[in-house]
Amino acid sequence: MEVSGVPLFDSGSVPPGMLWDSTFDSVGTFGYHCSIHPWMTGRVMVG
Ligand SMILES: [Cu+2]
Repeated sequence: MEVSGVPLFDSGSVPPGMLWDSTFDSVGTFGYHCSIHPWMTGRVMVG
C-alpha cells in the first residue's frame, strides 16, 4: 500500500502467532502484500 510510491506502513517481519497493528488516518481500501512472499496479498478496509 503506497501513495506516490511511498509505503504507508511496513510491519517488518511478523513471526507466526504474533500480532501487529497500525492506525490508518484515511478512509478507503488499501492493498498490501507480504514482502517475503509477494504472492500473499490482502486488503485493509478502513471505514
Ligand atoms: Cu509471507
